[in-house]
Amino acid sequence: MKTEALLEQICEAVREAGELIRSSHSVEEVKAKEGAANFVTKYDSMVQKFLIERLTALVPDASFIGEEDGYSEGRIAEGKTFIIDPIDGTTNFICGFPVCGICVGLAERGRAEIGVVYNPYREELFAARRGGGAFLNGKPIKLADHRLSEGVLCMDTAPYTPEIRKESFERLLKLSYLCMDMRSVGSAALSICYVACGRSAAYLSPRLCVWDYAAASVILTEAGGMITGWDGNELGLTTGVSVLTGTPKAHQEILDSKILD
Ligand code: 2AM
Ligand code: CA
Repeated sequence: MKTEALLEQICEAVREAGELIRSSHSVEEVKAKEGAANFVTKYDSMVQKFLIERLTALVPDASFIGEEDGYSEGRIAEGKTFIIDPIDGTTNFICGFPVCGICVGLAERGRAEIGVVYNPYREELFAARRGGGAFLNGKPIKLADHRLSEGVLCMDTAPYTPEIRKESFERLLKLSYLCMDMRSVGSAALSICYVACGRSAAYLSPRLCVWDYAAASVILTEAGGMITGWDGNELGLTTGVSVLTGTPKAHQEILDSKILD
């Protein structure tokens, strides 16, 4: 199948997966019955399973890496590898904040080639293929090269790694003086897409896994943005890495500030 047609089919599968999230029971109801952790696991697994079935039908020889059910230890194969985060923004999902992303990336020979990120609550679908441009709900997106002082800076604090929180906040405090204001979206993938469509000038996280950023990285670079580690080096689809994204100007300003060194 041609990449363009494959992207369309992936978008279709991801939209359908969004139905599963939208039809989830109310959080309060499920918390009372099953506990929040079970609630999340149930929906994460259900969405991932649905996507693996649909994507295997599209690309039968593809490997999978995903956040759930033992797929997190997978390696990026030489051939085609789907990289899935069924619900990016787990805490938002638990708390009923209507902001989370279903993420599907497709890597080939170790490089992300296709990316789809969908927020089912706002029905916003970000999609891109390398060399084919980036789109939000079918409309092309190209970022304006805003400086940091002309936009908001989105950030995450790696809540699962509390030992690095103090240091992260100290850096964020310094960065806060360089931008219009700070935001925390609660989904790394959507935060990266928000840079791509011009809602924010930059986004950073001290620690992300490959499924948090792989799909969104294609969307961002196709929209004209930058994504690297905090040291400015290329990321190379690895897990447990610091991530810095931004418009070219904002990204460079943050590196030049030396605040992340
Ligand atoms: P998740 O929702 O899939 O867990 C804000 O918390 C963002 O950072 C979310 O995208 C979240 O992914 C991700 N995240 C939080 N802590 C992380 C960690 N220690 N490692 C990797 N990703 C993390
Ligand atoms: Ca995630």
